[in-house]
Amino acid sequence: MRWNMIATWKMSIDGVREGMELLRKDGDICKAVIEAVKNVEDNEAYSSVGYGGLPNEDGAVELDAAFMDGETLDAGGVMAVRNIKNPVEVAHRLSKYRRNCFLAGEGAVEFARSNGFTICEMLASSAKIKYENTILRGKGQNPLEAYKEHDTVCIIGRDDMGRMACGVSTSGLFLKHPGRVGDSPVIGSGFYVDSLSGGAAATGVGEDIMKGCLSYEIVGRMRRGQDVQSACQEALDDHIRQLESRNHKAGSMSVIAMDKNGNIGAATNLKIFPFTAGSSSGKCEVLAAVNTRGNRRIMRADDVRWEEYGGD
Ligand code: SD4
Repeated sequence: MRWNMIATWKMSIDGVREGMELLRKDGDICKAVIEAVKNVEDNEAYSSVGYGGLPNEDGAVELDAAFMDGETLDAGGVMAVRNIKNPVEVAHRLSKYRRNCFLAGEGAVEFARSNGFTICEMLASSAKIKYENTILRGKGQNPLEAYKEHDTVCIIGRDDMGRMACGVSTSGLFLKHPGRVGDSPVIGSGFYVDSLSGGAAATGVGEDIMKGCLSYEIVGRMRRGQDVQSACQEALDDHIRQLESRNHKAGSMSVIAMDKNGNIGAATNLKIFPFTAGSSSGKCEVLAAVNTRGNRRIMRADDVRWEEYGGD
């Protein structure tokens, strides 16, 4: 099956549907990927991306996002930005420049403001309540517990002519240190796409993912002729082995990828890692990479035992 979009977590399904609809009407894969990511950024129900994202230890929502065009290799990103409604749009704009493509903090916000992007409060009441309750219950005193709450929407798209693009967006770790940046907006680590080979993106504990250029490694394997699924699995396994050989206990890590022909792959060190896929023919579905006692499979949503899963 040839797919036109693959995206991390179940939360991406409405975005993928919207992206596919747009691709059918408009044909522009960059636009389709951006609108799909924005759909997740705008949904308050998702506590790890855009509006509704959980705040840092100061109670402020700080967001990371990036965009890459697989045809031109243009890439841009914003890091640790506050009050930007759709950081992926700013990342896309930055990808058009030859210099200053990755901006952090105030400089990025100033760029967004002066270029007419929407600036607004990003702390939703649901996230504020969660923050206050966590601090009150003293749970924030064990940040390693709170840090477990995180996800990233990563979306890789391909049009029927083979042009590829990738967008990512996240609020990072709940109660992170102000200014903390994860792997998501770091090119090669959290995302990479090249229409001549394929694209890959990662989600999980950024500090661990960044110890290797996981997304670039997967694309490099596809470039050297490896199939997309084994590129995902072997790159992730190798990376975890590298960490463990240095006595690092690897945090959660999951990857998605699409090759230049629209075949998809995914791998994880979680028990269940849901992801979504869409095609311009109208098919959109939730799939999952599942690890049960060493048995690793990609399954359709209907065949997964979701009781064992509690995420978005
Ligand atoms: C980060 N990689 O900021 C992101 C968070 C994430 O699943 O994707 N969690 O480290």
